[in-house]
Amino acid sequence: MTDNAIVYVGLGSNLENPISQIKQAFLALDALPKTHIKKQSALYRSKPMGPQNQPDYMNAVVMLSTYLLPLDLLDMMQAIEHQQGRIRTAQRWGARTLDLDMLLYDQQQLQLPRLILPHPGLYVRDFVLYPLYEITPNLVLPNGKKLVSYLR
Ligand code: A4P
Ligand code: MG
Repeated sequence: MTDNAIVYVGLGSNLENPISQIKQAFLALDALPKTHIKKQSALYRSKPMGPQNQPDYMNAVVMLSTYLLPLDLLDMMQAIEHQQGRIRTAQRWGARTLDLDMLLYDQQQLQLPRLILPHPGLYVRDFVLYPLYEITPNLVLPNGKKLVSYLR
């Protein structure tokens, strides 16, 4: 059997009771095959990035241990978004019941049409950086830099 991977997933919600959406998504991620949550952050409230005519977000980050391959995990994350009523609209960065972003998959760097690793928003979004720092303060990113060097 191959080794497990350590994966960080960012969660965001700003529709239909965001707190319970995030908690439901924690359970759904932990219930995925060959996967469990090792650490989960607190829930952070944040102002919307992007269009401002939408509610505030709740954000969190989890650390998963998984034997799933990156694209299989992405498929299952998108199925969870769909189960929780996510409707994709043409508007970029619009309101949503649940958004799951794969932030890191071990130290992998990928540029596929469907999957970019690390997630390009990781370095610049406080609503990702702070919950990530909460659960893994000494994290080193695939570019060799310490996570803490990105905190403002
Ligand atoms: N994709 C590529 N790489 C990845 C990855 N590492 N993880 C592709 C997940 N998906 C990845 O995503 C679009 C496509 O990105 C997917 O089909 C997947 O194959 P999407 O979730 O369908 O669309 P989106 O989320 O609207 O677009 P995008 O650009 O991913 O938006 P973000 O970056 O997810 O931002 N404000 C606050 N305060 N908090 C938030 O959480 N979130 C967003 C959405 C906007 N504003 C926010 C927040
Ligand atoms: Mg997304």
